[in-house]
Amino acid sequence: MTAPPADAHSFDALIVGAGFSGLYQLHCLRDRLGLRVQLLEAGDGVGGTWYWNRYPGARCDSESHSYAYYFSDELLQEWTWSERYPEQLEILRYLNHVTDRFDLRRDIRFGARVTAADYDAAANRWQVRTAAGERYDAKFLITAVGCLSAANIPDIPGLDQFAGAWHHTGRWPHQGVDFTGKRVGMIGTGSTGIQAAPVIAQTAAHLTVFQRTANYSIPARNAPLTEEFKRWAKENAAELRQVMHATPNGHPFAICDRSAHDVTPEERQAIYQAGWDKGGLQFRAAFRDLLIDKAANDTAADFIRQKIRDVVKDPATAAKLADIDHPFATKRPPIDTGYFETFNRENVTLVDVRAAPIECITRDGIETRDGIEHRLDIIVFATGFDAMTGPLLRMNIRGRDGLALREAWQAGPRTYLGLQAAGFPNLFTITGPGSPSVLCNMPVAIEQHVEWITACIADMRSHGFERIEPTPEAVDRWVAHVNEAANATLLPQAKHSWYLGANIPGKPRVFMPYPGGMARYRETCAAVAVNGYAGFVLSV
Ligand code: N01
Repeated sequence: MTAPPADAHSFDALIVGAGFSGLYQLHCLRDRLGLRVQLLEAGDGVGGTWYWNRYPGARCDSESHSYAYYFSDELLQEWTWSERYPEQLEILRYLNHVTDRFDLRRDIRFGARVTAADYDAAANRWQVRTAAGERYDAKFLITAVGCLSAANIPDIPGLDQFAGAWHHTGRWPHQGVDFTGKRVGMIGTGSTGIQAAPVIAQTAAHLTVFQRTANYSIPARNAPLTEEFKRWAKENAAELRQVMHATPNGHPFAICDRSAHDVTPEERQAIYQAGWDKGGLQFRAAFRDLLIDKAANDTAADFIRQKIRDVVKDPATAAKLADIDHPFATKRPPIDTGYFETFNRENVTLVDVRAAPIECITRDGIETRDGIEHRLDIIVFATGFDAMTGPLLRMNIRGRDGLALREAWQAGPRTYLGLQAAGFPNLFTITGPGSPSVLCNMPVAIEQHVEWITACIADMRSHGFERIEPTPEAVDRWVAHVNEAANATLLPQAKHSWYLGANIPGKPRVFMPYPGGMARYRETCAAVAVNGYAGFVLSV
């Protein structure tokens, strides 16, 4: 055995990240298995995504009664959400409540950004370093770093010359940003930009939205929850859990088992109208074939394009907003509160940067290729994330024989079940690439992963195993399966999607999340465990 460095803090398990995943993983390993665990968190508080994403309008688009832990009935009964979609601050309060309720804070090291993690094969331990120079080691290393936590700030020339202020939505100042009387430019029209624009426009003197890819959006129809609904959700928690575990996307509603071609155009219109009026992600559950049949998808896409033209009064602006080049829901479908209506405001302008790309940032604003300088006081980068692999790769993880994860994943992420990579023993990735993760209601995906990892470590301990890692063959088969599952859908047709890594220059184009459905994935993971962890090598 190699002794750990003298100044290292030694544990049974290290967890990186104090969001939904890391908090539950800490609870499971410490309180259920009795392990010595340290959670390392870069921020100064818990919350992960909800700690960093404090931009105006930040709100979850899973419904609140489903965007919660379901592992504890007591927790479910004692926490009451106030709105249909919880806003960022409310989720942050919830996660702080969970942290205190399960007494997790004492085992979290805040302000600890992991900058290196090396596997020491002789000792069978992970040696971890933080930006502050602290050293830790443990047998198990579990990354709970989220799929969307590495901010993507595009490399636009001239940003350093800009005289105004600029912020990325995923690194929003805790004290907030005052837009009053300011000329604001916002780059990006993904879920974030679509949430932020209506709120920014309320106080800014002027908001210029720089749109590269027009996007679909469904009204959220957010509202305070009625007392009756709050009671219903608590009384029916067990049934809701069952529904969420049975559906492909982990949401508390089933996908209708009918084709868009099974109904008349009039019936279809009425079905879409009902979905539009009800609001939310359930719109895409109207028909079972929206994500696999282009003609079926077109019916939904046309309905939404028409809605955009109905809502937006200026025909030229409406045309730009409705000029969507990918099938509906092949990029993550946003939901909104007054997004398209925002373009009817006098103080809001849409700039099409597909037609005239951003050339540079000047001292006074953003210059586009048509020679126009859009004069701005504040730039908001709603430009998304280096998704899924970004947060893992920036930790500089090295496995057996010094193999860098960055090298192992040079051509794209390669995992078995999104849980482990070959050559990286005892390293688990919660909602890693190759798992349903972002295609699922996240807490559902997270609970399944955390519980699987916990059961796996418990099994290893009871059978005297010290190491687990997947075989290269199991990884090959899983990667092929993820690709097949993606190719069976329309999802890869959105060529600029972050699901494919296409939003980051130079990133390999690989479909990263597993699109085979959460319910099927859950069964696969359970079967693997029951069959002696088939595809993994366990060693003493
Ligand atoms: O990021 P995005 P996001 N010049 O990558 C544009 C989750 N989320 O933060 O499409 C000009 O989707 C880019 O254009 P294009 C959710 O999973 C959840 O909005 O690449 N434009 C795009 O319009 C979501 O999917 C919630 O052509 C540039 C935008 O920036 C994920 O986070 C809320 C550009 C980025 O869109 C990411 O969403 C918010 C450039 N150089 C987010 N670079 C809730 O649950 C990028 N863009 C509530």
